[in-house]
Amino acid sequence: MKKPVSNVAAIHDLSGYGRVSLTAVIPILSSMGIQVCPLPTAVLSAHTQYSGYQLVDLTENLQSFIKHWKELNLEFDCIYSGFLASPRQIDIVADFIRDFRTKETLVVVDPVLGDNGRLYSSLSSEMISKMQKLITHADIITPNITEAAFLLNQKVNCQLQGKILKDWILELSSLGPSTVIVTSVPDSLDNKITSVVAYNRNTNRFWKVSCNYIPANFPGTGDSFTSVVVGSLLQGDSLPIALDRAVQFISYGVKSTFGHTYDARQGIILERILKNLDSPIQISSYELMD
Ligand code: PXL
Repeated sequence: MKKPVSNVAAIHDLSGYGRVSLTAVIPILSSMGIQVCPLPTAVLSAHTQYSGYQLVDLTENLQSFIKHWKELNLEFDCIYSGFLASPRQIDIVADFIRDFRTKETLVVVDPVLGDNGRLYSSLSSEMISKMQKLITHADIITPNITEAAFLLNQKVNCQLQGKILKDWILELSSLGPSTVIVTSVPDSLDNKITSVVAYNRNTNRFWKVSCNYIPANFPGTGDSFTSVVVGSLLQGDSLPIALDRAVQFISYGVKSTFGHTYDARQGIILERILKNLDSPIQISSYELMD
């Protein structure tokens, strides 16, 4: 019998303040009619961009949680990992994918490592080499340009574009994932534009979706972006439409939040825009790249 809703095993941290990880993943996927089953990697008082944050690392608990899920014979349409708290957690997630994956499972790894050229403060450089292994098991990865550089042992190049960007993406895909989606790509001609560039190996096509750049840095937009892509694909959309929906959602969220006098560390005000996920996209703006 067909399941009433799709479900996702969501392997991310729970940060009590600042809309990142599970506090973005759960509302977005729930609003899109998808059941979220969280496997929390860590509990934090607030995300790591708030100085003095308190972090409880759940590495020791993950195994017993997973054991219980196996006893319950749980099955998932999608396995979606994000912020992982320790190098050992990456091995645990790789085992989880091996044990729970079926032919139909969509495996999405958001290689949360850093942004704006820097590694997140709670992470060690060992996380990079471990993450390089984890992405080999994924169907889809969604690095920003900083993370793409880390994954390829390249220098972070915030001006990354054109042929070099395509080469990086092809190299990432050759490591395993059939779809690579790179976010925060600058435009070569117009610094007011930022893009998402994606490649699918099965169709050998590159897609690009652009939007206006707003000079604000809201943590968690990567988590929200990937969550909309996951929800959209599970709803049956094509890759370029999923990218379009995610870019439009984030772009509207950034614009509607930017107008408020507001501490940007709290992230985009999701509560005001979640309803947008119900409406069909207005004008599709994806481009097929040559
Ligand atoms: O994806 C961003 C993110 C997730 N989780 C934690 C973070 C951040 C970004 O700062 O600190 C704990």
